[in-house]
Amino acid sequence: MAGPWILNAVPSNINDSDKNIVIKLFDLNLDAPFFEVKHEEALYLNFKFSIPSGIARTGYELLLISVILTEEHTIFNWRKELQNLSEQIKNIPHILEIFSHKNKTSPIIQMKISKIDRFLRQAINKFEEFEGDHPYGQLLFLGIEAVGKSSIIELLRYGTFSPKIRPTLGTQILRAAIEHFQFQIYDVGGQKAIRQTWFKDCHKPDAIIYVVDVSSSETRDFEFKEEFERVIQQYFPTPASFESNHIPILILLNKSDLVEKEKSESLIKKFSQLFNVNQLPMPHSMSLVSVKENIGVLSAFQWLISKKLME
Ligand SMILES: Nc1nc2c(ncn2[C@@H]2O[C@H](COP(=O)(O)OP(=O)(O)OP(=O)(O)O)[C@@H](O)[C@H]2O)c(=O)[nH]1
Ligand SMILES: [Mg+2]
Repeated sequence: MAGPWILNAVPSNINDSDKNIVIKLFDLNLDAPFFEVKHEEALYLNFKFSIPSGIARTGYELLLISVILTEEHTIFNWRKELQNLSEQIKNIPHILEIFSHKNKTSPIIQMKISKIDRFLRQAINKFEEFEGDHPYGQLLFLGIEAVGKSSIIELLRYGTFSPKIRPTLGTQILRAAIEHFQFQIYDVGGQKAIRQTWFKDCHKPDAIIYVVDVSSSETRDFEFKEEFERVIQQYFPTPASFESNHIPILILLNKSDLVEKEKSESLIKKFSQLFNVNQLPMPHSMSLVSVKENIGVLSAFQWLISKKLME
């Protein structure tokens, strides 16, 4: 582990082409302030934020915090951590001074620099503690093909919607961090021919996420219902199976971006009736979400975590 380093200008000892790359990073016009760049073996997690500035024409200066990871460490929720860091840094009075002041040896500047250094080290320590942890629980994602299961998992893992995801052929076991809790994730393939494998790998899930696509034609409703009932029979076989009745089930009605907003309520009503949710014995929740527009997904999982924490 190297660093942290605080740089207040492009370092003079790097060559011109690297210098241009660094400068361009600040010019990237990304909607999300958080962006990842993969370069050779390393993954660069970047978070861009602004601080007020009396000397800049725009009235603000941009700061970039980057974490460079050399292995697959993205299960830690860096997104949240970097956001916290930016808040801590912004709260230091006259923070711009440390980057613009000519006299870097002044005690006040030194004090501010060491404060930022401490915040950065605290974040790294959290990450190292987290790495030693065991997975918090197993999440099983189910649902027929192309409803968006893998896309949801991608959003949880990397914070982005990736339109290029391929159909899942078999069960993928992955890890993801949600709100600083680690989960082992079972992503099954939903195509008809492989649905019989759904329950083979994860015998005791800690939570089930059942996904449907609200934009699909009504002719699929029966299939959504039939497969949902098969899941319930598998994990909650008889009313007496109270032992398993604490496993929460989260029903995600995905692709809400493809339906009119006015239909939201009627869709929730329709699927509540279709799945008979009022009769479900376990903790359950139904949310209308869009992975593409990142709407509702994180709050739905916050509900799930709150259920697990209450056990
Ligand atoms: N418009 C829109 N498209 C989405 C959304 N979520 C997923 N998709 C698209 O739906 C398609 C299927 O997504 P996947 O995540 O592969 O679906 P899956 O449920 O994992 O499918 P299988 O692996 O075959 O079971 C992809 O083209 C996604 O880009 C969403 O919220 N809105
Ligand atoms: Mg998939």
